[in-house]
Amino acid sequence: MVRLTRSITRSAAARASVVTVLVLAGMAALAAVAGATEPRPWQLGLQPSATPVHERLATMHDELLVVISLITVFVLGLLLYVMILVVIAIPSFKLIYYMDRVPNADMTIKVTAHQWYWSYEYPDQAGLSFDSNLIQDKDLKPGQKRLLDVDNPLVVPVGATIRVLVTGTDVIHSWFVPSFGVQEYAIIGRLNETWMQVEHEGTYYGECNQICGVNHAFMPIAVKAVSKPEFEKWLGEAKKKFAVAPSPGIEAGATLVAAAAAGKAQPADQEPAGNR
Ligand SMILES: [Cu+2]
Repeated sequence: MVRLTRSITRSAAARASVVTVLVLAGMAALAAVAGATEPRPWQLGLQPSATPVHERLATMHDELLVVISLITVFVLGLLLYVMILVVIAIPSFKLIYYMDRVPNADMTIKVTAHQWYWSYEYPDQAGLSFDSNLIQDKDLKPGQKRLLDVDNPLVVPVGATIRVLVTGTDVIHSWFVPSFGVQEYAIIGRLNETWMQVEHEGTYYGECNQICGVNHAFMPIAVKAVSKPEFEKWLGEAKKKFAVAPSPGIEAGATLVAAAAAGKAQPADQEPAGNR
C-alpha cells in the first residue's frame, strides 16, 4: 500500500513537472512570436506575415497600394486642370464685366439693323438719323473698298466714350466691328447695350455676323472716327443733309407695322437703296 502511494505521488510529480515545462515553453514561444510582430514606433505597412492568410492579405494590400497611388496621381492631375481653369476664369470674368459695363458715356448712338442695311441714330443730337447702305460694285470710286464701304458711315468723335444701343426691325442681325471688340446682337423688340471708345482717327470696318438672309454679306459697317472739331462740323452738315426727323428708329418700325396692317407696300424710303 505504501509502495502504491509512493508510486502515485511520483507519477503526479512527474506529470506536474512536465506540465510546468510545457507551460513555460509555451510562454517562451508566445513571447518569441510577440517580439517578431509587435507594432513598432513609426511603423509603415503591415506587420510581417505569420500565417498563409496574412501573406495573401499582405500581397493584396501591396497590389491595391499601386492601384490607389495611380488613381491619386490621376485625380490630383484633374484638380490641377481645374485650378488652371479657375486661374483662367478670374480675368475672363473681369473682362466680360469690363466689356458689358458702360463707363460714364459722353454720348449715345442707336444702331438699328434691317434686311439689309443699318440705320444710325444720334439721340443726343435731336434724333439725327440716317441709313447706311453698301456701295454697289458699279458705283465704287477709286480707293473705296468693295463690300465694305457704305454711302453714309457712322461718324464718331475720337476719345469719346460712346454708349451703343443695338436693335433690329426684322430678323436677328449682329453689329460686329472686329477692331473695336464690339459684337452685339440686333434683336427685334430688344435694346442691347455695348460701348466703345475709339482711340485713333480713321475708318474702321465691320460686318453683320449673324446669318440674316440672302443679302447677309451685303450690309457692311463703316465707322469713321474723327477729331472732336471735325465731328462738330460733320454734325452741322449731317443735320442739314438728313433733315432731323423725330426718332425714325422705333417710329419707322411702327410705320412699317401700320403699313403692313393696312395692307400697304413698304414705304419707299425704308427699302435698302443699295441692294435691289
Ligand atoms: Cu444681318
